[in-house]
Amino acid sequence: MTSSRIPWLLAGLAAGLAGLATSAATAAALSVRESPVIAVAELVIRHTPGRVAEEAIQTLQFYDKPFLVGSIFVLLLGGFALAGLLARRRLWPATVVFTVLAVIGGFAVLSGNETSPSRLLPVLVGYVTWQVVFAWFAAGLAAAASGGGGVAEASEVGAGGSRRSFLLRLAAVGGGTVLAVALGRLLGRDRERVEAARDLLRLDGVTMPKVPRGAVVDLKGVAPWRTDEADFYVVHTVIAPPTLDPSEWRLRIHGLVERELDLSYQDLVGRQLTEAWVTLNCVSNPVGGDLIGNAWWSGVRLADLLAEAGVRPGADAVLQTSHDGWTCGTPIGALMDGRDAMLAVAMNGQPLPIEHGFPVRTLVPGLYGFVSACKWVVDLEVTRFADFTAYWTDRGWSEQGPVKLASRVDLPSSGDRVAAGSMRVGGSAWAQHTGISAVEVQLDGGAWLPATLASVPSDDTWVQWAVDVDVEPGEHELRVRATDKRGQVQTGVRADVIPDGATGWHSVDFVAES
Ligand SMILES: Nc1nc2c(c(=O)[nH]1)N[C@H]1C(S)=C(S)[C@@H](COP(=O)(O)O)O[C@H]1N2
Ligand SMILES: [Mo]
Repeated sequence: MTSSRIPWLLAGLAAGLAGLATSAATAAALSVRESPVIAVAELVIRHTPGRVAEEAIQTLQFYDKPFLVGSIFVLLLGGFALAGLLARRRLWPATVVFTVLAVIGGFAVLSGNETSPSRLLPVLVGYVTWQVVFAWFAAGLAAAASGGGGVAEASEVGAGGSRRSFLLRLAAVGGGTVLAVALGRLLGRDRERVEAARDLLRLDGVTMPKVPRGAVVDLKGVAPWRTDEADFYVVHTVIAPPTLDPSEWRLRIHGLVERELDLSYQDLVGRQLTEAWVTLNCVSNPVGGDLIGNAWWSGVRLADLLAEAGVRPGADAVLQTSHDGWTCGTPIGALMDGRDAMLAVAMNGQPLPIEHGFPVRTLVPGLYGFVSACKWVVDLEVTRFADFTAYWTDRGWSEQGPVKLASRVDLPSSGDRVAAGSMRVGGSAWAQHTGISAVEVQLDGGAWLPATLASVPSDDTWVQWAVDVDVEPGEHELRVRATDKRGQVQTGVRADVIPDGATGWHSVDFVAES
């Protein structure tokens, strides 16, 4: 039987499926939204030209995504079978097949918008499962082959024995796979339950306006002014985001207040909602980086809640605590000076995605996320900066985190080859809650040229800019700097992200060809 292809093919399939199951179970345990297979599907969707995608959607109606995932699954089965068949003579081609598949999965996972290394864990677990399980099958099949070939007389018995041993292994791996699938289901239940609760939510007063006219420079390659939830950067310290049902969420506001408040989700969303376009960015964003996003947020103004609680004299901070234990300290001034500091319940017209803090997170225009934007927030203690430290201040980051004036070139990107002559360049600039008054670019160290700014609805968002420059054939460097509405010109002095945000001009190198 060992000369037969069937057991090798089955071994490849069984090992492959076992790896898919353990990888999906790991993803579920970590509450990762996408298992590697889904990540690959999303990667394909992202890179499908719009026209092809539209045709696919038209032909397949609502079945386009199941069809895509199904196709990937079929391709995977083909790969597993191939790995098994190839291993009949030598083992390494199977290793190559499994490695290539794992690398594709890993690439897809990393190219998503959530780039924490823990996202690679499901792929890794699946990969190890493939190698170990397949090696186990292969060892059995190889032993049977040498046994059967060596002693011709014993081959009947040997074949019978090895068939039995192969079937036992197959049964063991099959059973293990079923268990892993079941475990994944169990672990994913919490997340599914909360996703279902989220899908059912209808929030009165949450709207989704169009992107304001004039806010976009019409230039392909500049980051969209409104960031899709799916593309919005994600930063948090937990591996598995908390899964909180709105019905179990409560917020306590206490400390240096006249009256403690204890709010349920219904209490919160029953209040007057405020809505605004606000750009959020991370203090860890390097010069030119993309840990920044702009969305339409809906929530309850923190100033109103704090006024209702009655802040006692002497308080200068609110210590925010997340359900996962993460903390940050926010200056009371920024929460009560009239800006749209809010307990946000919706992002881009939909209940917050779990990754972004469902059911409730805070958001304070003008401050970096690490001192203000507590996701899954459950506790607000009115206090004094002198009386506490928070998660990031304990790790060497600053107590205060006002956003620094910054700008970025989106087009061209470094390494681009463009046609010499007149070209339009563009990007984004931000100084939330202060506003941008000017952006200038400098080509090859020449004079600073003023760019045209798009018009934004408030000072709390980033601003797109564009300008035409003339480029001769050859290598070029383009820099950008912004000026805020207080007249401060962005400094070219480079500072690291730690302790309170990077500074320096972003520049790109590109080549113009005649
Ligand atoms: N619970 C919790 N909230 C958190 C964090 C965190 O690690 N845990 N990170 C903060 C940081 S550093 C940033 S930049 C923002 C990111 O918000 P986002 O993931 O919605 O983009 O969330 C903030 N809120
Ligand atoms: Mo951050």
